[in-house]
Amino acid sequence: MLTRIDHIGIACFDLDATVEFYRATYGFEVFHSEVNEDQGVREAMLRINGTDDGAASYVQLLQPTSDDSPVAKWLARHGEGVHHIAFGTPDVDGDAAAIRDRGVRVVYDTPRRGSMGSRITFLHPRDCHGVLTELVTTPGASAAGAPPADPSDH
Ligand code: CMX
Ligand code: CO
Repeated sequence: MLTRIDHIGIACFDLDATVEFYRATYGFEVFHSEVNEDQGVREAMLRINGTDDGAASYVQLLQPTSDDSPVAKWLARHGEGVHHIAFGTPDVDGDAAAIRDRGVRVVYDTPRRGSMGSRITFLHPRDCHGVLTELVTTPGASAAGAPPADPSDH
């Protein structure tokens, strides 16, 4: 039940400079920022568009907060660039269990806390053709989809 792209995660050395690039080049503003010590990141979410289930799609800019974090390790090896893709789902627990049953390694036993109170887990990149893949359940997003903004349009 993966219903949308929730975000593209981009690793950077300098979050403020990267935020400024996205603002000056594309006009994207910071929708939300936080430090997630569990993930070892300082992050900024740039909201790109709304989606059918009432949630949204973002660019997630990530700067590591410690040298042994996944993003720091990845930056040391590859430099800046796309770090992961995240799919939105109304049921991260159910989808992670189903995907695990298909033989893909799920990194966490139970989902953890992600941006803006979401619940997240990751699929191992070696089992996903080289792509670190995140699953996200956003509080409030529905499986059925959000009602249209203006019902008279339909
Ligand atoms: N994309 C593609 N491949 C990746 C990768 C990435 N982002 N990160 C690691 N890999 C690959 C490495 O290239 C390596 O492959 P090879 O052995 O074939 O060379 C393999 O995975 C192991 O790499 P590693 O550097 O030794 O990393 P670890 O095994 O210690 O950890 C992983 C890998 C996926 C378990 C770890 O990165 C992880 O737990 N990631 C999930 C958490 C995370 O990334 N948090 C930051 C984002 C937070 C957020 O989105 O909110
Ligand atoms: Co992410």
